[in-house]
Amino acid sequence: MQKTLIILKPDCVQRRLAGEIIARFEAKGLRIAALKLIQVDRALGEKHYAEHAGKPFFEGLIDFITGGPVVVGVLEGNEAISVVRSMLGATNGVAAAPGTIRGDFSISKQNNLVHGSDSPESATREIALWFKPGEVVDYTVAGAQWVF
Ligand code: RTP
Ligand code: MG
Repeated sequence: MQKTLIILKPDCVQRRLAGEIIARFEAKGLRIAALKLIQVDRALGEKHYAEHAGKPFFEGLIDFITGGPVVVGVLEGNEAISVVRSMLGATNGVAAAPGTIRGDFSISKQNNLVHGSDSPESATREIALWFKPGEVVDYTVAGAQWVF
């Protein structure tokens, strides 16, 4: 099973879409390994989005991600990283295909509701950045054989 980090961004929390979006991931067959609501400070936001430092949208992106609480979680499942990315859809909600999360709920390039790790290396780095080891829980789920 693979783990990936998701962030339900401030627009998602403000619009009361967190439950609906988590429900989509669960219905797909992903399970929650960690979940918490936090107010992100600039240092954490800058570390998370370090790959974008220096780009024209960087300061606005940090303003956005620190602009209200986020729900951050770890999802686990078969090919979880690519499954979450394909469920999110294209970065820009204007271009994201209907049926994807961004395609169904976002019409913005920045305010696109959810982050998902983009590679195994990113997932490892991001899970360690956002969670202490004891906060990510390994457990057995009854009925898992019907999912995978
Ligand atoms: P994310 O990292 O949040 O999962 O999104 P992504 O991989 O689809 O897109 P990425 O290129 O990593 O961009 C990170 C986030 O920055 C905001 N963004 N704004 N104004 C702009 O031109 C612009 N471009 C990107 C979005 O919130 C995007 O998700
Ligand atoms: Mg990204």
